[in-house]
Amino acid sequence: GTNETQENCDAVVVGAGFSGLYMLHRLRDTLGLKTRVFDVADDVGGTWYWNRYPGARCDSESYFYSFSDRLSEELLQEWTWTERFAAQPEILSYLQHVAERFDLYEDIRFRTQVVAAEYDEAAGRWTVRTGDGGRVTATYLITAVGCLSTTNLPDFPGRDAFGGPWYHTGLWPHEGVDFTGQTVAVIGTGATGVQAIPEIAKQAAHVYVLQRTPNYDIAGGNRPMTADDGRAIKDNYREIWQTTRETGFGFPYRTAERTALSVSDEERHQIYAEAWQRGGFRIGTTFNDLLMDEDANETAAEFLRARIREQVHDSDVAELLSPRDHPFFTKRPPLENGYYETFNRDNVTLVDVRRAPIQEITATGVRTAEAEYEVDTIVYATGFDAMTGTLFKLGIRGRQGIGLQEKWADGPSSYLGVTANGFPNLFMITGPQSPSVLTNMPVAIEQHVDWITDCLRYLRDRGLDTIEPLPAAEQDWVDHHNEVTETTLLPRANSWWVGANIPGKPRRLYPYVGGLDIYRQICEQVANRDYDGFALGSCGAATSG
Ligand code: NA7
Repeated sequence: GTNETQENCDAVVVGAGFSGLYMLHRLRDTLGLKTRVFDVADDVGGTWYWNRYPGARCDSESYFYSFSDRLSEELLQEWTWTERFAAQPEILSYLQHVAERFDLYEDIRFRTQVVAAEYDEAAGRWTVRTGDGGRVTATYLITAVGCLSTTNLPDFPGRDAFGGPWYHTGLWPHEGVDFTGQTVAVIGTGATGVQAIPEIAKQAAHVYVLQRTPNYDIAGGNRPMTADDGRAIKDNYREIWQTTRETGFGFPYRTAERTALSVSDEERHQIYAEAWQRGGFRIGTTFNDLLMDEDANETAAEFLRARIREQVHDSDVAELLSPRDHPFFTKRPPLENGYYETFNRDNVTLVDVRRAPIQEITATGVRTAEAEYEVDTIVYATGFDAMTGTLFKLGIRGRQGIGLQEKWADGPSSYLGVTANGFPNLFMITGPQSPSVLTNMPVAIEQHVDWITDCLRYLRDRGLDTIEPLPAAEQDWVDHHNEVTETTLLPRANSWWVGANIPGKPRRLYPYVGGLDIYRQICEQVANRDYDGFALGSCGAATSG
């Protein structure tokens, strides 16, 4: 039987990670809206609920990968991060703490999948259906589904006939996996593989690392936080957050105002070496033309290749680990903590599946065009159908029953990456064509949530309850997005940023590369001009507020 529950709300939020939690807090506690949140998981956390593979940690420093002073200054002072880059369990317990502290659990329905969300034009309301037969109507529909929440499992022949256990990193078993004594194949060397491989290699008898494209892995420099670190951070939190809002990537450090070729070779090397020593993405902010100019970029690329040669003893392996096919930062550079050194171990073999692609998974292992690798376990670190994969699974249909997936068959078309024509009262937190994955995510999330909150308050204060972007405004945003994209080197690489990892996915830059600072100003301007580019109206559909 079905669970024909019916509920009428002001807002439905899909997802209970960073964005869903903060959105619920704003809608319910700031605006007083009756809000229902759904999540398929059985707890909060989103990305940090699912990604429990060994070595999983955030590549943004812990002290600014969190909610800012906009949520709570007290929480910032009370919460202490134990490592410079927080591991998954710590981020998950942080989000659980936030959910408890702000009484968010009571409005979240877990283990519940949204299977359809349809806009009823006459009523001016969304009807949301869940996998258990539930039905909820709401004035506003807000997706908070994350950008990397639908896993990509390559459809290798024989995949399901493999006789041993296999795992995707993004759907890792909660009880963990014991690799002791096992021979393991890890497919994929993106940010995830680079974190997992050193940990698996410490346990397993042997690891085959199946690499298709080497990346420019940046030294992570993770270490425990000291009491001094903690004090310096807590004393300066206001300024730290202020800076994250003024920078293009949402980090508390600014991109230097100089081009890479404007300084001598010696000085440039020193600048890179210093940034590399400090660890993390800082190296991407050393010069302001690394993403724009191929020659500038090559200086950073070659600096990083030299670090690989320094760390990896076997020069053939070092060369195989060195990217030559794409400029630095045109694919997301992983942070590494012991990844390159792992290739000096006797129990690790790097396999080039670019030269000899994977042809088949057999009952006992992986067969490439060159050889067969017998393994006990396969780990797929093969990434995600990013940014649109999960949105499409929600079955969103707007005016005239047109599906979001239909509308976006040739690639996303949005206004500000957060709304789309034909879909009134739909807001997509960190949607495609918004800065999202090219930034420190919580800062981008807060900007979206706060902007949506201000927008709904504006509507309510004027007795309005519908908002939809005009086609011309949407077209202008898409044109601007494409123009900015073309000024960068990003279209040159086969990255998940351009959808190249998913067969048949339209090749477009999915995140907006104009910078979170610029984007924030544009959004503020739109709001200050009475939601310029939007049609506002009233259906009398609001149930409260
Ligand atoms: P990524 O960055 O998409 O990496 C996936 C890896 O899997 C990458 O090395 C791929 O090689 C490889 N891959 C994917 N499909 C195949 C096939 N069919 N054969 C061989 N190798 C394959 O995902 P991650 O989970 O590491 O990281 C995602 C984001 O999470 C990361 O960027 C951060 O923002 C956090 P390719 O490079 O496509 O040649």
